[in-house]
Amino acid sequence: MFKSLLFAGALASALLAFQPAMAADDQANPHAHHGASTPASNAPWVEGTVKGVDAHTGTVTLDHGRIENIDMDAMTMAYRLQNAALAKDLKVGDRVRFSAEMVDDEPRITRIERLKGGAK
Ligand SMILES: [Cu+2]
Repeated sequence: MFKSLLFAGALASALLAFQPAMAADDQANPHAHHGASTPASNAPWVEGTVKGVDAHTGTVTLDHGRIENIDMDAMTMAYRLQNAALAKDLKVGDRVRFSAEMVDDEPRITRIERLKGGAK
């Protein structure tokens, strides 16, 4: 009896903790499925070409020009996306512009969008 009461109590707290989190997430992210809602950024736009996309790990490989704000020279390099949903409309060959910023000591793409006349 004691054990099942404990279990019921634990389950109830788990549900209580879980449901508000879900509700808050829905409210905070009403347009998450659009994939374009990134925080406002002062970082400069940098142009590049998509060389690889890994939606599973949320990384994109870019052949890009110099990224002044994080002191990154022009190179081809894989970057983690601040929001993995940013990867969903990208494919290899796309011409893009993006901003990269240091987040948790690593460069991350904080915004990225396709440029017209890119994919071939
Ligand atoms: Cu680099």
